[in-house]
Amino acid sequence: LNFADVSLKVAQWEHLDYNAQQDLLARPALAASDKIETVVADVIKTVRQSGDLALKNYAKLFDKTDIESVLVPHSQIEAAASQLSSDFKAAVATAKANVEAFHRAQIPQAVDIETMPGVRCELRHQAIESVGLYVPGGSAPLPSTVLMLAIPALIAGCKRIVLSSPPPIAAEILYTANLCGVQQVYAAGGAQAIAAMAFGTQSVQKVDKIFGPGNAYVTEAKRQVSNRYGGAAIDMPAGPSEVLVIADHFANPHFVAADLLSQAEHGPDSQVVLVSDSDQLIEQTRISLSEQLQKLSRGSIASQAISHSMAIKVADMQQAMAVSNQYGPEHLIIQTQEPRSLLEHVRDAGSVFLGEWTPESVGDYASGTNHTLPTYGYTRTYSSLGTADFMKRFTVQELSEPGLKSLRDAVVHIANAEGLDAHRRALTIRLGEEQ
Ligand code: HSO
Ligand code: ZN
Repeated sequence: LNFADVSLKVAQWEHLDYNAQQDLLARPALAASDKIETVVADVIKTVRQSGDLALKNYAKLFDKTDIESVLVPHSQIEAAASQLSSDFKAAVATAKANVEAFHRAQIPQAVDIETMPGVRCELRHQAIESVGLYVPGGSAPLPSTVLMLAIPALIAGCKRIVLSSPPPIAAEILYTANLCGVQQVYAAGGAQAIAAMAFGTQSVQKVDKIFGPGNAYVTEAKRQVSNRYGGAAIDMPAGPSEVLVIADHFANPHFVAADLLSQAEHGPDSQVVLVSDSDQLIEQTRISLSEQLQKLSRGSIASQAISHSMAIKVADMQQAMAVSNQYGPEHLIIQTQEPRSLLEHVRDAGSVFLGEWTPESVGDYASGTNHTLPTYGYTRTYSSLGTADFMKRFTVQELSEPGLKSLRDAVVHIANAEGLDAHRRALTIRLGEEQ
């Protein structure tokens, strides 16, 4: 492999008009979705009709694996531990403790107030009863994703936590699932796994909500099952993974390049963006990218991602923040002299990494934050995954007689305005005004 010449597109923000700026930051269109939509609809239909048999056939067809049963036997899950190093297990233990601490601290607060004397209003939370976690297989099986999905589910108090992953399932995934309280593991991947968890099969009991990342087929399947009555809710829409790094001339270009590459190695469609007010930092980062690419086992994947990525030269840090907010990155890394001073200007980002000692990898694995984040500009309205996503909230009210009297006028006049007599009468009959 020779990546000697990394061509990093450099754009001068101020030389572009508004439309050109928008074009520059636009995500590439997601792959041919009409075909994917039809294929996925067909897979969902087949799984609903044929259940386990369909899952077994798809495992053979797509995963080139013969599975005896969809449900992974407990003996196989238990056996995973003996195949793994003590270094790996210790690493998972550290990550688990931190993810637990951060997600336990997020358990939502109940609200219990009197809006008026005698009018008590409450907000309470309950766990979603049954959740399905999807963990992709493919070129890099990600046990960290098991941590990020299972731990908040456990902390939220979900009664049933199941996981599906394409066979053969890596020992790392089985081990981590077992450690994090996952009760059943299914050997199913792709759209068929999503269909099975949304609607159930002989071996798979239907879940209420499906979480986790996946390829275009998985994403489309989640969209389709969430739109169907009797299907399942989903965590968030998803697109390819992305990072935006804001760096000034104080930043270390080798660190900046390493961070860009850590996202680029996820896949050829990963998006990486560098925003800087320093021509020198941009050029040094480009050189470092070429050097470091040579050292990566997934260098060819990373270089494909880098080839359609870019650097944007801005006038100052204020403009850098404006660019970042317009893009709305999944991950935002700020390597500047005073990174925390920019934090209050962050509007749209999934997870923020402050300062030179905070690579994205720490959030991907072990600092405690969740690595399940909105991508593709969904940061404008969606949040990073947290404990509350495994719960729902409901409200309670309880009034005393004086409380009801003090609301009498408000309810009666609005009910009259709406022409809803029975609404009014539910009060007046209690207060002895009407029979
Ligand atoms: N950066 C990925 C998460 C991940 N990285 C898992 C390594 N393993 C998407 O946020
Ligand atoms: Zn990552």
